[in-house]
Amino acid sequence: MSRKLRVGAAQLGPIQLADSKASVIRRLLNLMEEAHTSGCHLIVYPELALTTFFPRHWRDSTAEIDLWFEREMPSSETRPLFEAAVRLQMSFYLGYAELAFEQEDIRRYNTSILVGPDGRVVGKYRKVHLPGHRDFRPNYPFQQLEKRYFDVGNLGFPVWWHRDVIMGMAICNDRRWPETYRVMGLQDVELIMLGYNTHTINQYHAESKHLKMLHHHIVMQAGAYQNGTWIVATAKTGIEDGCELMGGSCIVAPTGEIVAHAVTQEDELITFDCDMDLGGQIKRNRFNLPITVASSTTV
Ligand code: ING
Repeated sequence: MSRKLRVGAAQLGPIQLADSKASVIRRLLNLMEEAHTSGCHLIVYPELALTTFFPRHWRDSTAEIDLWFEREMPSSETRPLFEAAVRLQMSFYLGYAELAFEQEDIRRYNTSILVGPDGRVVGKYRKVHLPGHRDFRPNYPFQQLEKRYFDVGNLGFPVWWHRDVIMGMAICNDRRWPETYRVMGLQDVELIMLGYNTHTINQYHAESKHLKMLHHHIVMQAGAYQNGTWIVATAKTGIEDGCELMGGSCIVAPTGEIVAHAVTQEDELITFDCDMDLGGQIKRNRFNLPITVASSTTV
């Protein structure tokens, strides 16, 4: 009898600069309730799921920038998410901006956490591949300031045993780089959770919209197949303060097939019953990957 895990990609529509965090938390809770009703055990929220995609906005003052960051997780504002996870026995991946005090200094990360049905943080990941630029680009229609606002992630690509599955995390641009999948693949990862915010236009060169979706799909289909892992990819999508973010939330099987795909650019839940033994056959028979023992990193 193979291991089954019902997963959900809990896609968010736009979050405007003026939207309150409380209104966003309500939307996240609604998606968790919907996921519970549909029998999900785990849901994946987007990257930076508590705020608008603020790296598109230039701010001079650190005080203003830090308003977008979380100093503790859970905080009083986000605690209802953790309480709902216990009530609904739901695990969830949440992307957010993390402000941490490390090596005697303040560090800022584009972070994701995996939270279990007991409301405790199982694991933390900090985005390694930071796209964009540090300086203000006056000729750009909007900025992409992740290199200015975030430090490079310093936790590597760990994996965790959770719900009898080896799980890993990545964030947005990470999905474009083969090492993201292979580092976790060599740790026998069976499910990678990934939130993203991807604008439909590039500031620096013209690129047709259909290529955005093509590249979004092929990098994950290849990564899933070449490492024998499931991937749940969840968008923040829609038009945020005039800037469009692509949709395309999807669930990819270890065969490389896309088995579920969002159809809107709004809050939308897509689900699938994943056979968690499917990837092992690919990893061991097709590629015979030199698997190390899965780390059980805890935070
Ligand atoms: N966004 C984009 C992403 O990787 C990007 C940045 C878009 C890079 C298109 C290259 C091409 O989806 C984030 N937040 O990483």
